[in-house]
Amino acid sequence: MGSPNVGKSVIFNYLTGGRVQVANYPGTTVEVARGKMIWAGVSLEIVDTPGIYSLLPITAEEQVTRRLLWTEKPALTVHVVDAKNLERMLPLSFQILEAGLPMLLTLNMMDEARRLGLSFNVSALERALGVEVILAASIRGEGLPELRERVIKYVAGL
Ligand SMILES: Nc1nc2c(ncn2[C@@H]2O[C@H](COP(=O)(O)OP(=O)(O)O)[C@@H](O)[C@H]2O)c(=O)[nH]1
Ligand SMILES: [Mg+2]
Repeated sequence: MGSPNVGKSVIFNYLTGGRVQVANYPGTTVEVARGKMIWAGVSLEIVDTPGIYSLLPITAEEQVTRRLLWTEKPALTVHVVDAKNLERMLPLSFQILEAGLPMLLTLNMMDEARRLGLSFNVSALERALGVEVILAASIRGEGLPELRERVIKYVAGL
């Protein structure tokens, strides 16, 4: 989950290998893509949620994502953010944590962030937030094998 245009679908496609089904969320025109990730003998359903700015539902996308989270109770939410705009994106991280959802934070677009001279102290962020943090440049595949491992480890305890 995360804001629009942060790379959620690129990551979703990597995890699912493109074995996906796209359907309107019941009663809405908002599309939700679902796929299966099969790795290390574990099979997980992955959901590419509509882009949202807040868990307080204003847009149809926010209403759908909120309903999805509440009804399907994910084993783990992967909050994908644009590393270039971490400050603007952290409030949604806090909302996810306050909602009691298990979360893994992925700072994506690290290729662009590095070009801007940005760097991140991952362990300080992990300590401050109390969640695991991954750096990724998903368009180049960077960080995605690690993300997959962490997801499996978290969900299946492997
Ligand atoms: N430079 C760069 N572009 C990315 C990265 N990840 C995604 N993109 C691009 O960002 C745009 C939005 O990606 P998408 O996965 O559709 O975002 P979504 O709206 O969150 O699902 C696309 O043009 C992607 O190719 C990344 O790590 N680096
Ligand atoms: Mg998308």
